[in-house]
Amino acid sequence: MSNHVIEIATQAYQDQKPGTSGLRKKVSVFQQPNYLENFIQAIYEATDKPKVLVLGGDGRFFMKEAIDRIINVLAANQILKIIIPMNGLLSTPAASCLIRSAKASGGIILTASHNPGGPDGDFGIKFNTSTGSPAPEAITEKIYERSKTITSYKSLFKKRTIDLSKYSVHTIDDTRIAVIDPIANYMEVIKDSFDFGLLKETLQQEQFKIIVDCMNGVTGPYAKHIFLEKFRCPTETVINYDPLPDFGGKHPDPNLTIAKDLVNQMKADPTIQFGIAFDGDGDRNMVLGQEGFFVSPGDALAVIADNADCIDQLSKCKGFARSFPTAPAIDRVAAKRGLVCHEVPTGWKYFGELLSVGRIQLCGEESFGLGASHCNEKDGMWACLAWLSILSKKRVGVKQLVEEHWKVYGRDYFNRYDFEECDSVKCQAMMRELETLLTGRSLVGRKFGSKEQYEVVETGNFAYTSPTGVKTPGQGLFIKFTDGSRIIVRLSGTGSSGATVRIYLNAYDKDDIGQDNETYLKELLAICYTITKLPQHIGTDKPTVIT
Ligand code: G16
Repeated sequence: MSNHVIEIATQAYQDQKPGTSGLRKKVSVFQQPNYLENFIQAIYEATDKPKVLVLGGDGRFFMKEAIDRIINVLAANQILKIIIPMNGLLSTPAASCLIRSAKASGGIILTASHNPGGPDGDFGIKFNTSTGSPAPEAITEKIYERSKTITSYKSLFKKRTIDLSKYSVHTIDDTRIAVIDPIANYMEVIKDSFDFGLLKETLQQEQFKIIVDCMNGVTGPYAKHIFLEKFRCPTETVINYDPLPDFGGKHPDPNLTIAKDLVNQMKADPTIQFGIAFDGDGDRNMVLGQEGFFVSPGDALAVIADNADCIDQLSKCKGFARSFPTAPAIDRVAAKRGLVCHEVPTGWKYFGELLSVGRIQLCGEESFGLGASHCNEKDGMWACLAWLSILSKKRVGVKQLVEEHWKVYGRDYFNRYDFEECDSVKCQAMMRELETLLTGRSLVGRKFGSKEQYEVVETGNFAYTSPTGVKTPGQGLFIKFTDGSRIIVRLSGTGSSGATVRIYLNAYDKDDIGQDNETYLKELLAICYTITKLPQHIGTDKPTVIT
């Protein structure tokens, strides 16, 4: 063993189980002695001692300190190379691109996504494999198992701090550390995805005004490069572009509740044609049209699929996918084109597998994530450029495009109701009771609603089999009705305290496409409460967030 390396004795933690996407906890949990180092050592050992790793994050509180400490552990383990973006800032999709371009063994992404930041907020670690995709459950389970029994980790005797403020190469014994430009790499990857000449031409037209809200997350530098430097848009095009450790005190979560400033700005200025907001690590996006017209994520996916011909990268599309709770609008587009649309559990890792083997080229989910085959992550900036490509080529507005889509395919009314920070024990009890009810067949054939219009056709718990035959049961309790409406209930796997219940409702209407979403779904919500007894279990029928 090198003179510089020491073995530090440590106590294993029993709570390092990754959730839907990585390990997410309060910052104070990560600040416990050796908590971070234990998990990194567990990743290193459980993933067969990777040789080259990408390391970066969304700029949230604790990231810089974490990068220094992770470098010490990885260098002490004599990893060959660590690739770090300048200032450590790396969006999750750019990380996926970088892992693939650098042929790295994987990547450690320091983010808790859309969760709040700052000293009282959340921190997180995502691990992506050499395909650029979030690690599948088989790997995260191995990491978790290792973390529970770890007794020591390796560290440098003399801790090193690397200057991340400029492009440079450093060495610590046998480890090379390259500080690189992540934006250049990302741009290289997407350079053929879109007609950038046409985009520039459109965006330079005075009447084509757009707003890009980075919510003080990691997308700011990418957005400034693309919209201000490359397309020469006016400076006010990109807002909240400085990545801040506490995201300016807000949740970096692009939805109608939290990104309401953007909605209000668009309502106040009807000359703005298109608005988009990204989350902390740049993988999620919310799209708005003139006067704040909201595009539901299921519709966004279906509209892009239907207009795939306007996007160079999608010219040879073989298949699509959506997560189980996502409204099935894209299924109808797939059917029309004679393509398959896969239905996968919540968690980008399931899309990652399908993208890796080339079965799909476009996919997305209700939680404002949309991605394509250029990388193995959802990508907010890609979605933004995809929308702008369609608007440029078709010369229509967002609202018109979506409404035309509904006229052809009908409309999926969709809402997700979140009940955050609930009592975990009560939620588990509710889920157990509901599972017993729904995996039995007692509800099938029963009619609900004022006119008994909702007849139950199927109930159960969604199970998935991956292309490699791996079975994943228990991915969402569901009630399906004869008219295509659905109620889905699951517990979130990304919260950092208590439990979050998610209820997903969707109803399909071929002709009546102009209703208010919430009004249309009101009766289905009441039926959901009757069947799940959620208000009795958790003590409220008022969701904390509706998206
Ligand atoms: C992650 C996953 C997504 C999932 C989301 C919410 O995204 O990659 O697939 O939809 O969490 O998961 P849950 O409903 O379990 O909270 P992100 O952007 O948070 O990394």
